[in-house]
Amino acid sequence: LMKEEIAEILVKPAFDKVVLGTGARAKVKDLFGEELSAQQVVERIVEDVRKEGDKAVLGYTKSIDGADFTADTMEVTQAEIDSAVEGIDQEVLAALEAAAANVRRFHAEQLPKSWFTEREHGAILGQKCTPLDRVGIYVPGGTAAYPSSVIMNAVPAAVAGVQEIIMVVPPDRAGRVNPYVLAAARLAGVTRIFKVGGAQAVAALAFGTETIPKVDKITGPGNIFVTLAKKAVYGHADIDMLAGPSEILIVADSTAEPRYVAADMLSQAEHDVLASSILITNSAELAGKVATEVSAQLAELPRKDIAAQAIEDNGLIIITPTILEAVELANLSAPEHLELLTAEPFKLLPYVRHAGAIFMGPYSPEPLGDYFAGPNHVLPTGGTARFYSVLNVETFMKKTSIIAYTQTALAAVSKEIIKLAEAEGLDAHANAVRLRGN
Ligand code: HSO
Ligand code: ZN
Repeated sequence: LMKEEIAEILVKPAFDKVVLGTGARAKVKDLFGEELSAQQVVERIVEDVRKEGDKAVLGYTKSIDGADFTADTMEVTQAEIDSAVEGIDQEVLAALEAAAANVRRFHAEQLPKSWFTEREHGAILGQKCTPLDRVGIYVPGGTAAYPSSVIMNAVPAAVAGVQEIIMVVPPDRAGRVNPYVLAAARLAGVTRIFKVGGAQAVAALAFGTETIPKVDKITGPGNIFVTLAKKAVYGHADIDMLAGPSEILIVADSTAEPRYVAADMLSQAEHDVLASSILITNSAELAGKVATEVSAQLAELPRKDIAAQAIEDNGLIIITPTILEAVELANLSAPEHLELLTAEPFKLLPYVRHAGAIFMGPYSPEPLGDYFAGPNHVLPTGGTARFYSVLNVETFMKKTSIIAYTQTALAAVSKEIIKLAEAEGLDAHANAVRLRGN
């Protein structure tokens, strides 16, 4: 293929062009009595929740998730969390605690410091960093109920100093939430948990309801309805990013172990039928071996139906003449996860410009980062690594500038300010400076 043709494959279309599958379309028709696009569904839900608060939230939770709550019962109680923590596999709990400790330690390094600097005549300038007061974290339910994601969202918020961390998570039909998710919430420092999901949860967090508090920022991945809802409420609350299906792109040379490459591609593929797994290599021999390995390992996976579909629809192996051209294509794709399985990954690092997270060498497989090493697994997808960063402590903070001049310092620059104000026709501005003398 020509480079342009490859680019067309690698650069993903905007996520809002997503067409709903037949199942989702039928459910929408059933719920709203007519065919609606995902965008239209989200607009309706957001409007309803904004207008009707709890009533709409409870109504949608019943009609979409099948769980019948009252305003009182949609919040998870301490007793519910206690029994979740007691009931789960204690080794998993210990592993979650260890993971949270690593995530805390890594994110503590990111904590920005407020600073001051001195200028002429005793003027002081500075920047003050403040955590947000209250944030909302969205945690998906169903087959994508990940306790690890609770940690990845809540721990950085806690490290930032956020006082109130409100979590929302869709319940199952019986009104229950995954106990591992609840246990993770407790150890990660979540303050309150509501059993609400989808666009209705995002709208409730953005506007507040009688029961669910309004937050300043909403983070965390979700399905297309959640993502479109985050886009719709942006400005009422801030959001972290617009996330789509998960991706891995592996750049490998002839030194890479085909079994590792295949395993890593499949680890991403098993997430979702929409997940994408791409290998770009300068070794035709490796490419062939990986293809064989993928089929062999796939056959053994419990989630082989999902992974096979993902590989079939979005799996790709590209062979380039050189390894640098492989990196060039990786930049075009701006993948969520980039693995560099080459002889000298650190030599390639300077050439990588767009990726959410980079995994270097044979002993840094993506699941190490998904669960444990410490860096965050909430990452930009769909080519948005061109402009979004990985979720981090500053996601939950904001900066305020500080200006403190002395009389002499102001006098020294008055003339220039007055000139600029007059040039803009803003006399009151000029006056505010002139009045202070000199
Ligand atoms: N690979 C996913 C994160 C995850 N993996 C959670 C396992 N659990 C998106 O970065
Ligand atoms: Zn994963």
